Amino acid sequence: MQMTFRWYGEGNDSVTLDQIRQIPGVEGIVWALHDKQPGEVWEKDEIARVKKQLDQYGFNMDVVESVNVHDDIKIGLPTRDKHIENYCKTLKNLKEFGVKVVCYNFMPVFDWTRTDLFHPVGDGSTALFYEKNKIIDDPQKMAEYILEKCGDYTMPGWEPERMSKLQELFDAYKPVTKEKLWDNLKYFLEAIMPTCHECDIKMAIHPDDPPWDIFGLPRLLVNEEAIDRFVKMVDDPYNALTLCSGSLGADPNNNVADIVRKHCSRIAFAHVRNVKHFDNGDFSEASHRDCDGDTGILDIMKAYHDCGFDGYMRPDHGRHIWGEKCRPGYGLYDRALGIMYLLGIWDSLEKFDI
Ligand SMILES: [Mn+2]
Repeated sequence: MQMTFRWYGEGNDSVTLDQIRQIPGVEGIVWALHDKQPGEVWEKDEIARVKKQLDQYGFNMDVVESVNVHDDIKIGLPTRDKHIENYCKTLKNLKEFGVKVVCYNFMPVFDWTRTDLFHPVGDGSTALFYEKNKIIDDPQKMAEYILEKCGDYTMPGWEPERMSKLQELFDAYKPVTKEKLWDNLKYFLEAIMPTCHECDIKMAIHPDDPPWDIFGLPRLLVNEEAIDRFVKMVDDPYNALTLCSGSLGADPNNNVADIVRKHCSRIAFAHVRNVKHFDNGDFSEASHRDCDGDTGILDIMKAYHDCGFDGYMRPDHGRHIWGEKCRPGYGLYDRALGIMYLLGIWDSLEKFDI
């Protein structure tokens, strides 16, 4: 297992590489060119600039999160082939810099969704929160709220350019049923697999967050059954998973440790975080410590260890603690605590026969 840390880039993140270097155990930076629109080719000189920054601190750039998939591919429009061609060009350029894993998602319109980005946890810290009753039928209001709360930061999946065309996007997705979306995902993956083999880059899909349909939009990667279908649909080691314990764990019926054991060989990238459920279906993100949430962090880490997991891992969202001003979920302090907790478990599993 190799520990990594997500970083949004110079001038685009409150956290610096120098700070990340001081967290024990971090070997790689999970990065992206965040100013790129879906469908645009990532050019070599742009990638080289990031490499130079990471090299100064001795970090690798093996994992990209994310190269976003253009809506035309998800919708299945005739223009998708052009966008797939561009996606392959980006993969070929990333290969030149040793990238091994590309995380992406196949969620229509919205990426992750929360109703409160700074919800008081009760100890003076805040965390991302999802209140089921607030997701009714006004996506426009939701988009405005998220954009307002994010201040100067552009949140992946919530780019103001896309959100300003929300109605258009919803109209375009109207004919896309769940089955059609599965077909479009299969088409995309089959089209890019030869390039992935050639470049030795694993495509690692991130599950849908939260793992259920929202605003009438279909969501695919929501539970064990869906993940079974996904890995069989394109049965290729380069068709891999970013297994996000927090996304799947938002549904109390999902047992993430079981999914890890079942599909370990197809997991290229592990997101580990904890979620606390409430009886009415709401959930709050929690510290990484097992007993602070319901996701089963200890079981998950043991499952990865038992399977001999040799992929990449990162702590996922953290709480906002000690008054830190940062991107929602992506501060330094709580994620650093998360890493120490996860490595503490891992080191114990390595040393003792448990
Ligand atoms: Mn995640």
